[in-house]
Amino acid sequence: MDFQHLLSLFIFFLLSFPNFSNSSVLARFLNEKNMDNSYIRLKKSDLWTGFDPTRVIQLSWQPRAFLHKNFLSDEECDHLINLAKDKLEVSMVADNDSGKSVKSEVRTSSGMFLDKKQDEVVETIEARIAAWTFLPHENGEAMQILHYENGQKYEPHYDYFHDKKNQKLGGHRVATVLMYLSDVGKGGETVFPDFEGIETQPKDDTWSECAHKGYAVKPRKGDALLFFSLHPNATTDPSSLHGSCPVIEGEKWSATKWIHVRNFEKPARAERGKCVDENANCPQWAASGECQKNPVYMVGGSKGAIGYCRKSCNLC
Ligand SMILES: O=C(O)CCC(=O)C(=O)O
Repeated sequence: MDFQHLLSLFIFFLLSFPNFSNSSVLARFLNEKNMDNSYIRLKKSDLWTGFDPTRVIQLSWQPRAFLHKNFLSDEECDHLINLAKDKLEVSMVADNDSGKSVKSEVRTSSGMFLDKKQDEVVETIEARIAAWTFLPHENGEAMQILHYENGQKYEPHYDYFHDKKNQKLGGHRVATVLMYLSDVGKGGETVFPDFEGIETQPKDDTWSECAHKGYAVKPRKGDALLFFSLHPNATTDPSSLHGSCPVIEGEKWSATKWIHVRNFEKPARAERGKCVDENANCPQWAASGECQKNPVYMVGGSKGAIGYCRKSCNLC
């Protein structure tokens, strides 16, 4: 029997049994065919970012918060830690009035920022975050890697800003993705003191005292927490107040991706010949020897890349 006969027979079958066209068999056939054109094809290709909606648990609508189990592989977690571990500095917070980064007892971890698309692994994770959040890559800040040792914490705070300075580039932070890069013996939970479902979360003594004060998420290597700091109507959401409980046993590694309402790409670099500093911290960094210790960033690279602190490094 040739193909045309087979096709006629199939159409005859559909017309004779109209219910079949609504049946789950046909729906499944069509769905699978559709998926083959998008989801499955992407999965097979090198571009597949690994976002899996079936691993997402919705935690709350106030704030909008979701947990993605196994968002990162063990290898990805270890890779991010390795990129950061020699470059950690005391974490800072944004001053509510001036918007400047300052040291504070509120936040006692250490951390560092990776570059966006720093390498293939970072780029793949950033693409996965964009796919999960439906927010474009360019609205994201560079990923921040955080390390908490025994007793270190981040007191409850908002990720949206209270000052205007920090909103100049990209506007408010709309969403945060917190990725846990390690398990923690005890403590280190991310806690939401004003979460709508606090009382619906039973807690035994595996949770720290701090975690009992709110809805809490235990750090598990590879899991990722997504929550929104703005309501769908773009006003700030106070129920997004959150913090990191002190680590009681072990250590905690996490990676944070803050995502803004608009493009967060820095404006084009200063013109090649101009003798300028392009970061407000340049004088301080230069004074502490960064021109010699970190010449690629401060002064420029051998391939013609221009540095960010040429004025403070006395290059001109
Ligand atoms: O590490 C955590 O659990 C919280 C981190 C955090 O609040 C932040 O980076 O904004």
